[in-house]
Amino acid sequence: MSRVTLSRYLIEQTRSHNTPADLRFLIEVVARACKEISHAVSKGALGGVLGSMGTENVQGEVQKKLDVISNEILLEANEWGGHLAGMASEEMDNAYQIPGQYPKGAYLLVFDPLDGSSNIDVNVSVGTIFSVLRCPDRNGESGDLGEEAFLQPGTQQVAAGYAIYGPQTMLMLTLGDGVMGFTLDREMGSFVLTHENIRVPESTAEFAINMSNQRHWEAPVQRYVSELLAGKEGPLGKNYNMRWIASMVADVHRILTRGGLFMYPRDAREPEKPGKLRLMYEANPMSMLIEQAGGAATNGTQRILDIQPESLHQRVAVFLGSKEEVERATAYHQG
Ligand code: AHM
Ligand code: MG
Repeated sequence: MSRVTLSRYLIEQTRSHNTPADLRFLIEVVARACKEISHAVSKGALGGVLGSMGTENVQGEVQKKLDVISNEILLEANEWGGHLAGMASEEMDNAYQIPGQYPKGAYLLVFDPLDGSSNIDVNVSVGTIFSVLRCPDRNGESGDLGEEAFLQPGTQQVAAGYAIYGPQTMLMLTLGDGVMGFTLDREMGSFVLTHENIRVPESTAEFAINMSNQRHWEAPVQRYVSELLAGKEGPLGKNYNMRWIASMVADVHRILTRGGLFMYPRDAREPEKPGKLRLMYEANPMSMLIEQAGGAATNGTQRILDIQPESLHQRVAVFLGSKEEVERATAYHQG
């Protein structure tokens, strides 16, 4: 059987679905950057890449060396190719401007360069999450690209995906027509299509939430999780299993593989912030992947992809995965 590489898949998409050539190029470049990040991550202590930088990002979180390295790899790979009008990242306060000497393109790339960074030093899976938007028409304006250009609801994403750096490095991708999974063949250096048209089972008996925050949750989440924990004897009449990896990529990857429900609700620790996770480069791309695989994603009250973002680093509560449980958790928020 001939192997379908990411490049071949993208060329076939260009032919059959009119995927623009510059979008194909963009995805290829992101994938190449992810290979480089995978390589840096895998070196661990031997590469001197573990530990912190001693700096904080815009969210006040301590930056790990690999957060910064991964961010730089993505910026450098993508800035010169002429396919982007700008970039934004978890690790940068403001929109990144394409340097003046390079041509500009039609797309915007938004990413979390290394998600789950609390897991880097303990050798647990981490990943890169990315989202691609079209740059709105700037009416001939040539100055710096402002944050407003990026503030588009997730329904406007033209592509989304993540790379997971685990026992295998994989790239999960959607161009809005299903979800494809590619595994990195390290000898060949290419991503090979190994998981076609991934589907999330509608029902599940597995959930993921950081239980240590229980006392801070709002009433609907308290009720829902207590029913999950009550198992067969409780109102839901079935036993549930729990997993929490603390890398969203790894938790979402498990859900795309065998179903499940992922929750990071808003809580009373920082009442002014609606949750921990970020809308533009965590929740939106993951929600597009999950919906494209037949699952659902809400913030408890509305579909995540319909939310109109108000700022680049906006937070959002997340309930995503198998449809039946996302719908149940969402219904509990309705009263
Ligand atoms: P990060 O982008 O700084 O790595 O934070 C996001 C991560 C997610 O990957 C994960 O789901 C969550 O934070 C874990 O949070 P907690 O440490 O509260 O369990
Ligand atoms: Mg993250």
